[in-house]
Amino acid sequence: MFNNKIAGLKAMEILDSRGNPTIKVFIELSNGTMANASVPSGASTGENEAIELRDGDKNRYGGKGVLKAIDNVNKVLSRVLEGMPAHQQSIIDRKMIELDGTDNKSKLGANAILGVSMAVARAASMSANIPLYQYLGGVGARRIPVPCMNILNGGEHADNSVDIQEFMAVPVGAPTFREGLRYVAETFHVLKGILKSRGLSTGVGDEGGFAPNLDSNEDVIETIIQAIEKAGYKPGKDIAIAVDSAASSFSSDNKSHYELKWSGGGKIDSNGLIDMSEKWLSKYPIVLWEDPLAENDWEGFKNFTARLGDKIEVVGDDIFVTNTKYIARGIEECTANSSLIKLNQIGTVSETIEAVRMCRDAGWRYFISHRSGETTDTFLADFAVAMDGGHLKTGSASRSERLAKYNRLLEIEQELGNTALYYWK
Ligand code: 2PG
Ligand code: MG
Repeated sequence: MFNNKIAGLKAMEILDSRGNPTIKVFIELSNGTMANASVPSGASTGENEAIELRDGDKNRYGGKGVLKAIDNVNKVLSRVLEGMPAHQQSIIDRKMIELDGTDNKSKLGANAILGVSMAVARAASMSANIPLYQYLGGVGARRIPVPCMNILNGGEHADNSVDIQEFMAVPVGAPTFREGLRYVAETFHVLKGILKSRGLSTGVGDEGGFAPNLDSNEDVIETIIQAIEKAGYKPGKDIAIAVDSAASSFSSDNKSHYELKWSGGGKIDSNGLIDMSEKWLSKYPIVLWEDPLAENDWEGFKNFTARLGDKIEVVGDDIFVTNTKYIARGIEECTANSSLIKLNQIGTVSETIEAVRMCRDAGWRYFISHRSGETTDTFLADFAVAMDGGHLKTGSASRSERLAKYNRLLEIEQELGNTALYYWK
């Protein structure tokens, strides 16, 4: 019936946006369809993420080469998957999981497995002549996500004095994605002018946001609000703010003790951080807070959600790692009200879809995300529309690996014409 059997799979080593090796997988189907997919890589990774297989050979890329994972695609996965119809995504993914046999994909490598999984999805959509977002999301997939643009970077994504990893501008009041992207891109440019006028650095961090040395985390928010206003927008009404603390990266015990590096920061515990967040919420138009506490601080997360969860979206990233095992616990214990969703944290397209389904069933939100190490692959843009989560984060208005996704979303919106939807919540 379908002439779309996997005829060939081949992987190669390419470099990601930080200049580290990653995998690109090429696939050919029996009907001649050719497709490929490239895998991203994180820096502030959760300890329970699926494992990126790296060679460990210090003579190549400081041990970060991915030749073993490539071998696993070329010699192991290709042999097992050849002949399988490409639209059987979940069966193909299951087969790879079984073949790997570990809990965290450490044998074959989540990078090898995800590269194949994404390439299979793309090839299947191409051979059916259906855009990837509709292939994965159905004909009802027509909501373009609100772009949560990371305009100021800190933490492990920048070498500056800012503890919090990401400050995002969220165009909640824009009428369309195209306009929303314009709102936040303009704000990004105005922010550059403000930083320059204060004699601060306008160099960018890993995700393309500015990475200046500001006096405090609060100073960052004040400066962003100033930029929003100067760009001609109303904070909270047109553009709101989202934060990813990535708090594991400034926790001294990866649990309930934290150390802030800005002057006036110092040691603080979970309750202190929650008090600080509450104070910020009373002053600033924050709509979403990701990883406000460290990945093992389940108790702190729960308290945060109990106190602030009715006001904002509380997103778990490192704590849930897109894994239904941890998301289920989070739902059970009211740890958050949303999960971050990253394909390479779990390692297959169909398991990522399962994580989304679990969130939906629980009445949670889910926030689709890139990684800090990316390629120009635009899979994520289509995936976000397909999953219908209403928002995504894919970096700033600089660095082409970030813009590639935003530009793909512009194309999808254009393709959908006036049937495209755009709204916050
Ligand atoms: C995060 C991500 C993406 P990384 O913490 O949410 O922004 O960073 O890919 O380094 O884990
Ligand atoms: Mg995060």
